[in-house]
Amino acid sequence: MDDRRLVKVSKYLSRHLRHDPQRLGIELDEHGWVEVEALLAALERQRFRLSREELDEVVERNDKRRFTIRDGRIRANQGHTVAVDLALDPVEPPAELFHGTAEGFLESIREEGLKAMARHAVHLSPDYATAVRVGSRRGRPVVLVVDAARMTAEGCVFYRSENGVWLTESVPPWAIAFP
Ligand code: HQG
Repeated sequence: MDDRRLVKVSKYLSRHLRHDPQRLGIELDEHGWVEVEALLAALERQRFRLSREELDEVVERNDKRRFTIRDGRIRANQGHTVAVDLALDPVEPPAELFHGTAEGFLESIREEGLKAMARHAVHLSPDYATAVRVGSRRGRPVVLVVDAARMTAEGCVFYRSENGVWLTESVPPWAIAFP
């Protein structure tokens, strides 16, 4: 499969497995899973042609490992706006995590900290370079350094998605170092 198709299929799957399963006529279970067969049948109904082999290739080659297939079912690893409980176990984070954002959000972030916005959790990156990439989606990136050690000491809980994105409910202003 060429890279353009890979990205196209990945976006299409993200849209439906994270945000709008109804549009495809599929139902996610409480943890975000749907049977692979049901997904393929739904895609076929939409005339979105995708074989099982191609689906496996997208899951495998996706640049951010956005999806997991297990026991005949598939789900998005993170980034949902629909109500699903990923049932991740809390994990102690590294002392520092990173958040890539855009200049225009800084004033508000200084006041209220990082919020989940439309998603279920604030997404944090394990390293600076990844945060730069995340922030670049919105123009010139700004990277905030998050004091995860202090947050943990204060009782905040962190989770790590299957593809290595760190998740937490919110990040208070005192835990953020601004550039
Ligand atoms: C900002 C992509 C104002 C926040 C990426 C971000 C990531 C605030 C935006 C994943 C704020 C939300 C998630 C506040 C947060 N005031 N702005 N108090 N608190 N924000 O897309 O982290 O390709 O929901 O800084 O790579 O940008 O989809 O979150 O800019 O891993 O797999 O509000 O999505 O992955 O935007 O990105 P998003 P995000 P995928």
